[in-house]
Amino acid sequence: MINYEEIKKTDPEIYQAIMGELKRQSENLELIASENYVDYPVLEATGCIMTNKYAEGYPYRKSKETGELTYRLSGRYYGGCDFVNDAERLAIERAKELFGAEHANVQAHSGSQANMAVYFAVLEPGDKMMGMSLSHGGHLTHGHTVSFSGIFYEVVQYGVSTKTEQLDYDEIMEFAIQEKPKLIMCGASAYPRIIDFKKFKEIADKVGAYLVADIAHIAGLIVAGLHPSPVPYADFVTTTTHKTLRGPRAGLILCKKKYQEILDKTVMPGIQGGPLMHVIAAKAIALKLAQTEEFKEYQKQIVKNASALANALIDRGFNLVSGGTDNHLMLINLGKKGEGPSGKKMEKALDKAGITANKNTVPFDTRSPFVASGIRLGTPALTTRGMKEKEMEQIAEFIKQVYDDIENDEKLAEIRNYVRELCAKFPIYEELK
Ligand code: DSN
Repeated sequence: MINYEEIKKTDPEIYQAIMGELKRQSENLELIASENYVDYPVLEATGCIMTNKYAEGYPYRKSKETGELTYRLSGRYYGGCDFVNDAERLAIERAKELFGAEHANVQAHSGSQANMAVYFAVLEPGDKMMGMSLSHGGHLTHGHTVSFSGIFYEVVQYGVSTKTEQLDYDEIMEFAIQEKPKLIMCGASAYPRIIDFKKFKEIADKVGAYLVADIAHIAGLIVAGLHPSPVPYADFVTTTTHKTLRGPRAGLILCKKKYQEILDKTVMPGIQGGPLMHVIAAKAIALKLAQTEEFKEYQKQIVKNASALANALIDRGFNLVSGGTDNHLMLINLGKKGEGPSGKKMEKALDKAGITANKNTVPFDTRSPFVASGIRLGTPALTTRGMKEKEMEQIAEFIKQVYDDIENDEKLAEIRNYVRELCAKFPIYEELK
């Protein structure tokens, strides 16, 4: 079991920071849709001795006889890789099995690097790509001007419909026909509805574009069959492993077999050097845990909790983007035309009440992303603590009280005490304290 005794002796300042963060994670309601609490085996692996090993290359190589990749031949540039090869092989094979994918690259350090690897694999600088705009729920790496994706490529962006605040596939089809991008990225960071990957495939096929799906947020839901999978349709699927998937902080790429060589080459040596073998071991563990019935039940409860929280917020008069949620997250629109408090202000007030969430732009927002008019809420972390629909009702009430008394620090401190009481009933990481 992990303890932090050696850190305490060696570096009391870092020890204090870790203990402070442990207390925050235990005593606050964690509603950031992309965060979670990993299981102990994942935590142990990320602190394990595989951190010491360099292993540029892959645990397999192409057989001269068959032309197929084989684990019998090591494709590493360093000696001593037998055991890290085992870890990476397990991670790859588990990822393929879990998602039904033809090839998996488990070396991407993050979701952004996973997306970068895919773009670099099939696009030339200046090529045209299409992605969902950040302010409508997309991600920075889907073509925002401040990200490499917007810097290296000519980007056109789609958003949600003004009427439904949901994706309108006919509009996207028309836009794609007009723009003829070489690559279409689908997937989102702040979209509360089901994404129709089959429709995206039709759009991509119509214009001869590569289709890439970023499932970072919904990977766990896909594993549990609660969201359609893009794997049969997309050329590449990218994800992080730490959101609903509840693994270590990292990335993962799935693709069709025909892209495996170009993808692997682009990840290493293209954009990365040594893979983080301790993190890859942790990914393998998380992917094993994700194969269990328990994990599927967990995912079902995430969705039930999100639906309960959304309904309880609507009952209290909140306006949710698109009117609700089908997945693990929702966006409260606090008043995009400036008539309500900003997301920034609400985030701060929630924080004072022990509720952690993030400000987020809402579709057609008139405020900047740093101020924003929305708050994004997600249920993966609370569900890991064992909270259910009843607690979601109570949390919606806390959020309403914060909104009503946004300027009243005394009231926010009072809510914080109730939040602590609730959190104490659903302990987390007790063994680390
Ligand atoms: N930062 C992640 C999120 O919060 O959704 C996306 O990269």
